[in-house]
Amino acid sequence: PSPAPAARLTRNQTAARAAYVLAGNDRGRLTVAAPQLYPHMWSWDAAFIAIGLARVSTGRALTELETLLAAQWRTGMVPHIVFTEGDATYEPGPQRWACRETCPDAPDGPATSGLIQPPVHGVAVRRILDAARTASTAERREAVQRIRALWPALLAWHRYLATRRDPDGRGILTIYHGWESGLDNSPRWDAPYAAVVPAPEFVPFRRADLHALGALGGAAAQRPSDADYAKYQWLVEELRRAGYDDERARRTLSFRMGDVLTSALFVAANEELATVADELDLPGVDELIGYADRFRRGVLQTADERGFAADIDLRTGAVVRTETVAGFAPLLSGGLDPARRRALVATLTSADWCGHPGFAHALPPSTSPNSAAFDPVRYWRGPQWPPVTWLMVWGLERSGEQETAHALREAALDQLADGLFAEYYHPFTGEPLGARPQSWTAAVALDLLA
Ligand code: 2M8
Repeated sequence: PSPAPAARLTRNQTAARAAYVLAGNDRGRLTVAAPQLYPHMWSWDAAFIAIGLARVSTGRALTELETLLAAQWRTGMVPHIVFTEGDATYEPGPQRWACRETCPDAPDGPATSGLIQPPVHGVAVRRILDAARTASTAERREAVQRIRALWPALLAWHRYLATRRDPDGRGILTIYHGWESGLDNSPRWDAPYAAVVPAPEFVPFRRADLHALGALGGAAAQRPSDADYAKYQWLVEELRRAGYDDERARRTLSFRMGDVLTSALFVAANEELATVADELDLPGVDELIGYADRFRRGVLQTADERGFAADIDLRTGAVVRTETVAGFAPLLSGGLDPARRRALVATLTSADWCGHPGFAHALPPSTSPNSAAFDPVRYWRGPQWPPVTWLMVWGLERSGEQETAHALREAALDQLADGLFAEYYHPFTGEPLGARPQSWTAAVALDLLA
């Protein structure tokens, strides 16, 4: 049964409750992504959480990034999960990844996964520095000092991505797993996952996610399917067998995709960090700008006449076009000529996307409702995701599309006024779906309201 419609909160109440949710999910030096379903730190969640926390305390926001970067691998890779101790409910857990046992590059500190997630962290650093501008002198000084201390780790992260995840220099980042994209079961990955076939002797392990979500009702229909999950688990096994080594992974993995959305976010993060470097007189400005230029070209090369971008199957060379929100990547990377930018914004607001007449809130769905792959409740195959909305608002503002940005922001605030901070929302009914409260939803609410 659907939950009774929640009372709508005022904006002040929403902000207060969002801060309360983040405080409740705070475990001291990290904020868990969602207490029941994701009781650990996730990499891109941490970046969004830091963006939200910057509105409350730049110091606490920096702590989030410091915790994440303290788990950085010797290669510069920032892992997609940093495991908290004492919670064994999430699968695959540390034993399954066995990173330290398998790879000399894994860090000595807390256990981590062996994958990446989209590099939004540079955006968070920029937002923290901006927020510090209006803070007290002491808070600003401290923030600057801590950003300086983080700088080598941030540069090493970007260098890792630009070299090991784009060894041919084509300006598109390679991912080894749908989980690396953050958009796990998006239709973007349906075609390439056809080539991912678990070995006959592989026994898929427990679906801990269904158990955790069970308490909230309607779990199975809102999560990836069992068949998908067997592939996700098998890819972890393949990666472990490759020793979490980028060279070996490149030769042996059955999934190797050029991810256009992650690449566009990398462009934006490089640009943001370059401005931080410039402002604080830190090293690497030219290097960061160079990465931004290279990956912007890579993203734009995949765009069609509407400016809509596509992924690339690096194993076959095929361009993989899907009607998913990743197509709007050029609004994040920038660089489209004005005519195509206008066409892309028109697509975003059209009935195929935010402007669908049946939508409860005119916000970007993860997959177009007019696509055959659309499913309004299943995770990244249709629902609206608040952090993606945040990225679109931010990208539109950076692209000079203020009017559309404003409309999206207002629609987002309407959606978030349920005060539940769900992981994702049903586009037609506005119903909260997945985990709740989800930290990144509370975080982007705080930022959008500020
Ligand atoms: C989801 O992904 C994790 C695996 O990384 C999962 O389903 O167990 C995705 O929505 C991902 O983007 C997000 O970072 C993570 C935690 O919120 O959950």
